[in-house]
Amino acid sequence: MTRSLFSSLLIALSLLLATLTWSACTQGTAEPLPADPAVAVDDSAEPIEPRIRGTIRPASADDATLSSVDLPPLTGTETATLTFAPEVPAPITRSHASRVVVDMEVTEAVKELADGVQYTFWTFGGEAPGPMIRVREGDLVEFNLHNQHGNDVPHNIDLHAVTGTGGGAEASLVSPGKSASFEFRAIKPGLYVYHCATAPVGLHIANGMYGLILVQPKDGLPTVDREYYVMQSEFYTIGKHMESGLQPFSMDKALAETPDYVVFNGGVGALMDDGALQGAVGETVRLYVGNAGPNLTSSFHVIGEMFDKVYAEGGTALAQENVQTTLIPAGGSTIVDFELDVPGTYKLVDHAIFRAVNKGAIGLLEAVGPANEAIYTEQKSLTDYRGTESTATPAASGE
Ligand SMILES: [Cu+2]
Repeated sequence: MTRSLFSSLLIALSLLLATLTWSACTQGTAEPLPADPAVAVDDSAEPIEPRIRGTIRPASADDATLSSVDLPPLTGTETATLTFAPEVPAPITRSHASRVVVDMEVTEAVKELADGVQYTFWTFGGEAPGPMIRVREGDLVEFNLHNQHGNDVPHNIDLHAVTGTGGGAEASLVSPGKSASFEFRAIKPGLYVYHCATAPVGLHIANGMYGLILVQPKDGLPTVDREYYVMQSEFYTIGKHMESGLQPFSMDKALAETPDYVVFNGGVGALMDDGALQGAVGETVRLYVGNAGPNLTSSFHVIGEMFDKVYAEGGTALAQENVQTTLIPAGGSTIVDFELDVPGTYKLVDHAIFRAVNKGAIGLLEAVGPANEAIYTEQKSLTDYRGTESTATPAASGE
């Protein structure tokens, strides 16, 4: 199948599903279709027992009261600073809520997935993962989503930081060449995933449409020396791992949840070599880690370190201390803090370890500074060893 035919089918499918979703959301229940006289009814068949369901107490608008959530007054308007992974927007120092404007453009473009392997990425802001957004608890966010003219399909955004239908997905649905705008209050602090939620949702996520938004608690987070943005995701390609050339998406592999690539920050090697994270002994490091999935749960681990603190699942309460490996669900996040105690090269991995070694879920954090042999020695010696030769007489058998 040519790419243009494949794209045309995707456009048709996306438009149809988006239209059906939109219709269902805006027009309520459709009139029942008339019975088809051509469908024969078998009166002799055993009657089918109706399913038994519990009752649901109906809700009426008369039951409603105003939400108890605190909405602080808004002072001033600012444009959000967006950063590409692994950079994190600087901490917000203001002590009041503001109106914050976010503009994000959706692109569809061929990019490198691995050395010699290309993939047609669908992106927020031109990159996968999309830019990290940082707002303050209580801020009013004006979100403007632009679907680049010349793109093939409609897109939208579901931010898990949004309280409201679809996380903003219906409000932001845009065809190519259109812009949509909506507003939300960042009422719950935490680290949240955002992603495209246009049908078929899994395809849009698998193609690269995800990122993180941090709703900084109004009292801030404990100060650290360095903050980094890391996001795990999977790619499903027709060709096997590292098969060269432009690789189309494989729906069969996505349904079977057998990715060819599990990566950090949008491609194999994104956090290696020049992309390795940096730190110095004595510094504290915070990783904001998201997992876009679309299918797998991450067993996130840094080889050679322990997480001093884990804000599990991206929540704001310190959930645990001194943790080796922490789970990140698909569509979820975590925040981990640790101090660098000795120099070395530390490896970020999904400890479902074949994903790290064979599928790409590995990155580096290089810590510089003086050695401290009171904590860790490098190899001190290497000698021959033959073990103890056995002198035992084998037991006689059978008598
Ligand atoms: Cu999309």
